[in-house]
Amino acid sequence: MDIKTYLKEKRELIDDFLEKYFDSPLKPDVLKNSIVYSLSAGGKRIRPVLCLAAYEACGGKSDEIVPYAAALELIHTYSLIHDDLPAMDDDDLRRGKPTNHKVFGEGMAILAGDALLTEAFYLLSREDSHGENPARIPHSAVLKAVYEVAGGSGRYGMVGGQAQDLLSEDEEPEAETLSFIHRCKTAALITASVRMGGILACCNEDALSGLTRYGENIGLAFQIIDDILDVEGDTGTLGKTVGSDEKKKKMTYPKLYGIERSRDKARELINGALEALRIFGEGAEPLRAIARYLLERKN
Ligand code: GRG
Repeated sequence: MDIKTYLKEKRELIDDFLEKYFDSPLKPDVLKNSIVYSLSAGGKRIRPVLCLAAYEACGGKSDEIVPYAAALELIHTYSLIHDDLPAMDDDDLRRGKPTNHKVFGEGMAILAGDALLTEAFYLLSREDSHGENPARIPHSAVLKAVYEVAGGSGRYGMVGGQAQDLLSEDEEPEAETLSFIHRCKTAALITASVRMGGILACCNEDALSGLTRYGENIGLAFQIIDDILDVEGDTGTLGKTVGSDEKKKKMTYPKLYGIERSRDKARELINGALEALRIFGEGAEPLRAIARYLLERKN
């Protein structure tokens, strides 16, 4: 299959939804502008796309769950805005543009992040006037999806990993801590995104456990590749400043294992992800292609 076309089509589904969703007026204007500035800056939308692909692997039609998948991008974008703040990574460039706080100031950037995080749960739990959600997904599945996303993004997931990441700056790299940081900071939300697709499709336990292993493997591989790109990548292509991990004395895979062993580790994890999908048929082809594509990504 042509994975680039698939990724583009699904990314456009998410982009169109987000553009319309945030189109209505909001007071004060500057809050809306700050939110839309970061959301529309052109991310890969990989977390929503993974959710859609997992839903398809379980027999669903991806356009049924676009609002749920888009909620993942709201959480991801909030985390990038907060991560770039002076109190955290103090970055000037994100998605090829000046970071949110550089344009709107720190206070508004914090609030835009807060609003995005909250809006994600507003969107996930939204019902129409008949008490139905957009795709008529059973309420029990929606509740499980909310639980999943909260778990992946909160203190057991992304926030926990970010806290350890902050604490570990300037520390000597050490395998267990590094693995904790990467699994929580990056892999937890990616795993939750994949699992959410299965949960919304009401998949069985075997399928959910395959999706979980797939998510954990590609999630960790994603971060290892991110670490490698920070050493070998190009600022123009990445849309963020390369070499920032070294500058901030971050704990990374290349620092602990070197580039070649890090690349081997990423390959092993992608093989593990493909193995986890063994019980799925043709419908999981996009998930397989995404896993392979992650190894080659340049941004
Ligand atoms: C502030 C709670 C809190 C968490 C921040 C996401 C994050 C955690 C930090 C950003 C820095 C970083 C390298 C995080 C690891 C996850 C990652 C690789 C983020 C970049 O995600 P992409 O590549 O970005 O999907 P785009 O721009 O394509 O959406």
